[in-house]
Amino acid sequence: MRRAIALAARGLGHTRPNPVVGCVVLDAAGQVVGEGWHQRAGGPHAEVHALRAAGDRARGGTALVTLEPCNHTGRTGPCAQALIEAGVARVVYAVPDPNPQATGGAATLSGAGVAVTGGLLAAEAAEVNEAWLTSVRTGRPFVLWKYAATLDGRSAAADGTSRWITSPEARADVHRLRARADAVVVGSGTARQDDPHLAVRHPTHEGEPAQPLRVVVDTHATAVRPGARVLDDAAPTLVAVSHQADARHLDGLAEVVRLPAAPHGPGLDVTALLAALYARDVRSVLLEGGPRLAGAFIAAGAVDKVVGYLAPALLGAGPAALADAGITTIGQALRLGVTDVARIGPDLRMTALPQRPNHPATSQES
Ligand code: AOF
Ligand code: ZN
Repeated sequence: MRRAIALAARGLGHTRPNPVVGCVVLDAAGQVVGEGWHQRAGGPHAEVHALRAAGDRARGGTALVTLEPCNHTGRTGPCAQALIEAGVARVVYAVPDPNPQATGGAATLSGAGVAVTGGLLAAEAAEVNEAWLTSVRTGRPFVLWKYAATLDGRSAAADGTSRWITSPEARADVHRLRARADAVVVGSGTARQDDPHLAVRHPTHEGEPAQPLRVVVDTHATAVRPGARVLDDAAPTLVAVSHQADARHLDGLAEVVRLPAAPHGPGLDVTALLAALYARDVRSVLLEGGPRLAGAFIAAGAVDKVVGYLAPALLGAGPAALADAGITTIGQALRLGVTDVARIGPDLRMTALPQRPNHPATSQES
């Protein structure tokens, strides 16, 4: 199963709007005879790849799958049926399929006399699929907020300079996050100051990098100008603007989406932005900055995971990594649980999960 989880990870960033899934098939003697992973939506499921590789040797054998085999005919046929037809004697899966259209594979398999066990390495398999599983539960894309700051929590110096707070190693690590995301989102301040490219540069050990959709929240359509690096053809680009903004200068250069204003505070409605991305099949978002946009996402209860790169440097003045998030008193602080701490070159990377996900700061007051 651990091997199947590693195979599933190869699909990260490539499968939207589908999950990442890995499968290993053993023959009756317990030898590995087939491996597969889901490579892209519309393509064969992991089980089908692995069964094809195994051929006749699957008969009487075992299939280990990271997600309960599907039971439906969607873009492809039902995997439960494919496993039965291949003569597999036993199916072990990690995580039950929460998709109402696809669920029921375990019951179909047992009904056909196949021995079925669920839950093996479920936590690890759920982690590799956390974006998709979260999006099934919440009905919006999973949001990972990434920031880089000094030890005193600043993302730029007092004069606005911010290159480079963290090391090349930390920046390479961010490219790995980008390659796994369906969309990368920044605000107008970041677009104006950094002119970011937002595409994936470094090839990853997970194979050819997928390019995420590049998204700029540019409420007044003033930050992204023709010639901006984000408008090149390295990856598709979406610019979110208000209903009133004049965005004619973006004609033919980017997709423009018009969104309502935020219910409280400046900028656009984060919930509407996430709905627009969901409608474009985005299931995982890497939120890269800056502090005001991150504050709006947190205020909207729309941050599912935080990755902070902390550079061992001090500034003492300059903007904080996070601006107003609708939190005014200590009891409202968004408490996080740390799941990982790693050294990345000279920097620290901290990964943490909000303890109360999906509760907007405003609703905590009531
Ligand atoms: C995958 N890959 O390896 C498995 C999936 O759009 P379809 O027809 O390909 O069906 C997608 C659903 O199938 C998906 O939401 C999940 O519930 C189930 N299993 N999907 O894309 C796979 N095993
Ligand atoms: Zn399937």
